[in-house]
Amino acid sequence: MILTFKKISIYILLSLAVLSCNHTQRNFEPENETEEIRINQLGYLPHRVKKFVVVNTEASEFEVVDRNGKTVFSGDLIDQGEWTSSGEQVKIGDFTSFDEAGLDYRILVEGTGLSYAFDISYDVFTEAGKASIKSYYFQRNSMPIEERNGGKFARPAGHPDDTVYYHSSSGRSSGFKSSKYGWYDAGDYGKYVVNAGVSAGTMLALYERFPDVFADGSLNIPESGNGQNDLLDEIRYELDWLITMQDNDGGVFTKVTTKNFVGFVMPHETHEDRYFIGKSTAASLNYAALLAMASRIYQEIDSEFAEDILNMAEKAWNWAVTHPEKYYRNPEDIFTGGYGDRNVTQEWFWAAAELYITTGEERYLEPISNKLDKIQFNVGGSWANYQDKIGYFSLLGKNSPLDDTGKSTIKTSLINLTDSLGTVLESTPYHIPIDRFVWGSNSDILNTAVLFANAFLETGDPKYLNWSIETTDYVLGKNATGYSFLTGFGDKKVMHIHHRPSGADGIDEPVPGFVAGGPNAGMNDRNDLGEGASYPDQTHPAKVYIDAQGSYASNEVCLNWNAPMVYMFGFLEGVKY
Ligand code: 9MR
Repeated sequence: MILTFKKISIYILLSLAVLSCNHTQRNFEPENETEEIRINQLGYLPHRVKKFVVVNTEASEFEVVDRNGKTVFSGDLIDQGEWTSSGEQVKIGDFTSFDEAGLDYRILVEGTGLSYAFDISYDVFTEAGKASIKSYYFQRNSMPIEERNGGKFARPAGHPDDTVYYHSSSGRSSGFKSSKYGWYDAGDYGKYVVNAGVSAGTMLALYERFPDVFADGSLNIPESGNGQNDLLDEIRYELDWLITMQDNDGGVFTKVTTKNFVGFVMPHETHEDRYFIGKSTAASLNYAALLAMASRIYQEIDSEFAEDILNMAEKAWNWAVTHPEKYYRNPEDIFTGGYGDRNVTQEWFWAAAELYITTGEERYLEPISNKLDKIQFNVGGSWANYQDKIGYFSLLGKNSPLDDTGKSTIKTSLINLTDSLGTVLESTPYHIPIDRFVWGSNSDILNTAVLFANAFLETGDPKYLNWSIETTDYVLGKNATGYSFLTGFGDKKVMHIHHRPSGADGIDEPVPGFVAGGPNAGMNDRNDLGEGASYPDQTHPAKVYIDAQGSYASNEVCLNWNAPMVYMFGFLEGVKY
């Protein structure tokens, strides 16, 4: 009896020794955690594609282990060869068929190490989705961010904007008026119509498809509890500013800014004069498009407002018709963002599409009818060339009066585009649909995810859903820098975004919910990074990124870079089950 007991004890001890020998890397010590495994650091959804990248490894297999170190899934690593854009040997692991919801799983690759811990759950994106919209709330000017809504990021009101002067480029030689409300554009405190248009438009497109996501009370903004969808409440704050941007003749001022960018101070600490600057065709068309779209969406909530903004949209359209080539350039005494755009084809399309849908008037169909088969995607065009995509999505939507032939023409065009982006994705080692990295590259990536999402909504074909998720994974950690680019979320977090309040508020962490611009091979800010700072990798485009406050060209945040992130979180919420 005693002997048998001894034997059993020895056997147990030996087995434990063998186990610990085989699985030294299961030991969840920080030294076994590796940055060479690139996962979506927010986690993965059950019943959805689940892939990751591992670089520079000899291994040909991987395991998914649970928090006790037990293997719950194993699979082969698929060799993708070298990615010249990152200079890495890339392998992909796929554990899509593992669907057990749970917390703190890790990927184990023998010889490489363990990934960060991740969850598989229906809620992995829920908080991040809310934060990605809440970031717009944090950008509000003309009102304080109260502690009950903003927590430790509460701050006094910045920029009342009740006295904004007419700059000579506005067409008036003197005077001022109010231009209250709205969101700061980015890391700077300007308010720019063209970028407001594409950002709010992208989010209204999400609402029109999925009116139940981000319901009242979900965001804890001041309007939460008023019985209206919180996303619509947040966008209304921007619309209330935008309506101040129209001149009496219908033309729309391009922006409200100071003459120069101010330093890294809190919004309430800057008191420089702000100006209405230059009317332009692009601003007027963006305004027309967004307000026409908003008019039908806000109709049920506030019909008077809806009617007013439709009139404003029509006036702006008419002004653009009579001023088709008023391209914006910064006047010589203005040094804030240019957002110059000499090709307004996309703006015409978007404005005509939204006016057609909201009014049903055939005269707006004419300028778009021969472009229904021409949906395109250009890298680097996230504010200048993305607006027409919103128009195409709206024309396919439930409120569109477009006939079936027109809708199927758009659908075919969308499928052709997304199939070609999908071909690039399948042949790019990191499984992303573009392989060029310019200013705001993360928004290029996210905007292609939005295209895939819409192809899925049109066809129900899961390959588009998978592509949209693999593309979104990139921004949340499955990328060559290893960062999760969404502030406040992930394991390797971006900490030093080029965002004045985040830099000046004395709080270590940045304001949460912002997407950093991402790798930018152009390094346009290489001389402004600050004392001793330089890009750690200047030769591999997918790695040309620095988490430094001075880096406005790779680490700024911007309304139009967050909008497709919001769209993807909302979409994934909407198709969750
Ligand atoms: O997003 C814009 C990018 O495409 C341009 O290359 C860059 C330089 O003109 O400007 C970016 O927009 C900035 C804007 O002009 C001012 N606010 C911050 C924006 C993000 O960097």
